[in-house]
Amino acid sequence: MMTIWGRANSLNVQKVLWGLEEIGLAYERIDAGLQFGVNDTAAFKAMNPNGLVPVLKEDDFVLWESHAILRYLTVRHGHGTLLPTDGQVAALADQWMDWSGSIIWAHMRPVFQNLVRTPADQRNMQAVAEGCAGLAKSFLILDDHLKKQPFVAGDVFTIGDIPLALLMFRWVYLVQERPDTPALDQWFKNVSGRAGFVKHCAAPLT
Ligand SMILES: N[C@@H](CCC(=O)N[C@@H](CS)C(=O)NCC(=O)O)C(=O)O
Repeated sequence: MMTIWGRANSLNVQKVLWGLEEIGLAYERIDAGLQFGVNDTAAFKAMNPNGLVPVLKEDDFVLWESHAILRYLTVRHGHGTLLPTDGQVAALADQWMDWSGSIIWAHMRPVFQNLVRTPADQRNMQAVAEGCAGLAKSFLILDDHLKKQPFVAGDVFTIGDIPLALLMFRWVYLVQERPDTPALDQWFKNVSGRAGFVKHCAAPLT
């Protein structure tokens, strides 16, 4: 039996829920984080000493870090879905997934934290402006890349598309002034129509 701990509005939890939907795996989800607490308990920290969600438990096996969980699900249960057996395609999926965490999230974090989680009179709008500039520059890199192929790792949808689609959703939702990104827009229209995105990732940001 597979259990996921994490609140449904978390970016990193949504990555995992979308992946589970793509593979068609049964699981139970336990709310944890922010208003739900749980992640500050000793029992939770015995699973993840960082006190962060998501956490996956399958029988006696415990795993944290959303990208590691996505890789695990696809390698163990995906049978070639989401992470092709071709090592080079899989490596490209990994490359874009990790780029989403290192580059895009670094720019998105101050934008999200200020505009979604901070009262209007306490927002650091300078940090928001810098984040928006970084997002525009970085998403243009992805737009250029997607002019050559339909998905981030090539011809098929992979785990590399999942975190980037979630971050694109936040960019469109939070930032009105964005550069023209026709290839990125077409890709987002395509991937955001998938059942896992519609079910787990399309709710207003909270
Ligand atoms: N790199 C980690 C980051 C995990 C993380 O920062 N989780 C956030 C939610 S997106 C969290 O647990 N925040 C504390 C909380 O929700 O109480 C991952 O990808 O899983």
